[in-house]
Amino acid sequence: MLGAAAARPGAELWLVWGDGASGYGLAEFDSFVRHRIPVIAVVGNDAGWTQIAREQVKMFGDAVGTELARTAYHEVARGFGADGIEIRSDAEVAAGLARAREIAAAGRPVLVNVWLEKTAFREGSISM
Ligand SMILES: Cc1ncc(C[n+]2csc(CCOP(=O)(O)OP(=O)(O)O)c2C)c(N)n1
Ligand SMILES: [Mg+2]
Repeated sequence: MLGAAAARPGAELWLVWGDGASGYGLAEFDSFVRHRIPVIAVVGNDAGWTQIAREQVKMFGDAVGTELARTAYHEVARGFGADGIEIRSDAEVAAGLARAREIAAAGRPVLVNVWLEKTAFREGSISM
């Protein structure tokens, strides 16, 4: 994201993460805040490493290590000094994303933590 921000000054910057993936890089919010990089980060929070679980459970019959909680990633972003928005239902999506765009337009990074149901989205895709 830091590279994208440097390459496209003034662009609206979107980062779309799974909840598991966000766990690897969420601390970048520290840099976004200190360097005033107004990223809109959307975390699709299905409380799991779902892509990994699909194959693992089929092969080994055990979901160990793939189950996460509905962690408050928006609160983590607030801890770094950014804004955080939580969306728990479809009805909140439009207003939540509109608010996120306003925050970013004002120059501040924001994390939108969106609760997802478990779905079969990308069932059969290759895990990497
Ligand atoms: C750096 C790195 N480590 C590990 C993996 C293996 N990996 C692929 S998908 C995945 C879990 C992703 O979970 P999440 O971001 O919540 O996405 P979901 O499958 O739940 O939509 C992992 C750990 C990877 N792709 N890259
Ligand atoms: Mg997930």
